[in-house]
Amino acid sequence: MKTVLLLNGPNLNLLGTREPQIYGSTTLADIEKHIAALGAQLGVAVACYQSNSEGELVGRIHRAREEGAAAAIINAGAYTHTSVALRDALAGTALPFVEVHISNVYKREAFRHHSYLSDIAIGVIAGLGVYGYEAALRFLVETKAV
Ligand code: CA2
Repeated sequence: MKTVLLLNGPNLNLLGTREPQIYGSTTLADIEKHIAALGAQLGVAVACYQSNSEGELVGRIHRAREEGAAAAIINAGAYTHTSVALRDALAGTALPFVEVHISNVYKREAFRHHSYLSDIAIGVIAGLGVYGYEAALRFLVETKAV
């Protein structure tokens, strides 16, 4: 069975506890449970990982490639806008991925409009709330990207 990595970056562990007007009231645990169950229904395994540390996220991307993960769904949080290291890890491993943002970053501050990841992603989803994770998984499976 193919594996899809669901990778969440800094502060996304706070989902459902603060700023519900921006990020909704679903917790990260709820999202991971839902995406893993959906994966089982669609015939793929989902490996979930969240870290607040840039180095740990880089390490998890390297490991995903070593483990033979087929693709990733990545919400890199604020590192989206700052991290050349995450970009290099994704480019260096050639792990295919969909970039997801819960909020519509283009409706927000200008510094959120640039992503170091978008031009090497298969595609980008922003502003669909937590449904964006489900949309990304369905896209990967239904278009046979995995
Ligand atoms: O919209 C998204 O998914 C973001 O990736 C979320 C990041 C933000 O820096 C990006 O610009 C857009 C922030 C994640 C912080 O998550 C929180 C959740 C609940 C309470 C506080 C922070």
